[in-house]
Amino acid sequence: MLNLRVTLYLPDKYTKTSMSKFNVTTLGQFIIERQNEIPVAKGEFSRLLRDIGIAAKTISREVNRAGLAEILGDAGSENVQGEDQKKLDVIANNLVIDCLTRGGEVCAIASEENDEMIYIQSPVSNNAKYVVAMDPLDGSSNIDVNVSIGTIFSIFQRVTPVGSKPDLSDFFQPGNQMLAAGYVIYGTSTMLVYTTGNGVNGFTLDPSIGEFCLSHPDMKIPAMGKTYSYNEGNILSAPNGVKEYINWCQQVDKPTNRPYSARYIGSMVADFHRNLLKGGIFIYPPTAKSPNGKLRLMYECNPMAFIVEQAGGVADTGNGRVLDIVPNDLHQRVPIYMGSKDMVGQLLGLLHQ
Ligand code: P6P
Repeated sequence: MLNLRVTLYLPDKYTKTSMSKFNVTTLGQFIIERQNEIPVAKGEFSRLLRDIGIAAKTISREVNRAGLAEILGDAGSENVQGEDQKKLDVIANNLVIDCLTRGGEVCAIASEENDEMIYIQSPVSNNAKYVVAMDPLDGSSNIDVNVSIGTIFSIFQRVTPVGSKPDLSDFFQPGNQMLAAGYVIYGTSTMLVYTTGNGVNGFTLDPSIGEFCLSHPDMKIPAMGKTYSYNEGNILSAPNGVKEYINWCQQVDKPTNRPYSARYIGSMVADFHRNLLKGGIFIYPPTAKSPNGKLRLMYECNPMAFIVEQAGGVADTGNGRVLDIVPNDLHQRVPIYMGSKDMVGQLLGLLHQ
């Protein structure tokens, strides 16, 4: 019998195309590839990042079906900030707590939605090494009007002895001690962006395979941008340096021969993400209503400051680097000026003159 062997040589463009279709790096693969970046980490840290990814996918599902599942609207309760909790705030908070509890790598959580620190007591978390500070769903006022919202998290190694009961000292570490920080943006697509101190990488959720896939490797924020994110309704009570900077942004005598554009969504994760990709500055200074600024240090400013610095940007309170502040309250607020380094530098110059 004739034994015929046919070898088909396809031009690269076909094989690469066919290969690239499946040649994605998932978040799980990426975490494993990079796990030696965290000196203290063995597999626990990788598993903790995996657990956060699972929570993010679950929240994304809830956010995307909110209008249909009658989970929009107010939960009828207030959080520690005195803000009305949305049903999705509570759902997202519970989802993250459940995922991290079952994952067993976290001994305590600080959440925007909880007055006190949450002590994770379970047989699998007795030897947990990490604590997590989080805003489970930032930008809640935008939920019911279908505008992008986000989840923000930061991870510290506990300072109390492993096996003992964690306490607030595990959280009152300066942001420069953070092991990792990240956010999830629930927008036109769901993206998870995080850093472990070795650059910033972005992953887009592919719902067809239920995986976050590396889509934005080694993210860097441009040194300059053409947009500023600031709630100009607060301009009358703004520091003079902010007033001068906003006024400068609105002048046309720039290389672009046009004023900068104001881009303010009211969802810090969405404003931050756009500025990270395109360049820009996010400004939340002291206001008459919030004399220390509105954004919370532990689970909004610190994580974003870590990310923006790792991407080549700057995050400052006007009195120094955000990441150098030693917290003294889980929910303390700080002013924040963060984004493209040349834009923040110019604003800080005006604040300090
Ligand atoms: P304002 C959302 O409530 C949030 O914490 C951030 O996501 C957002 O940037 C800011 O508050 C908006 O605050 O006072 O401008 O509505």
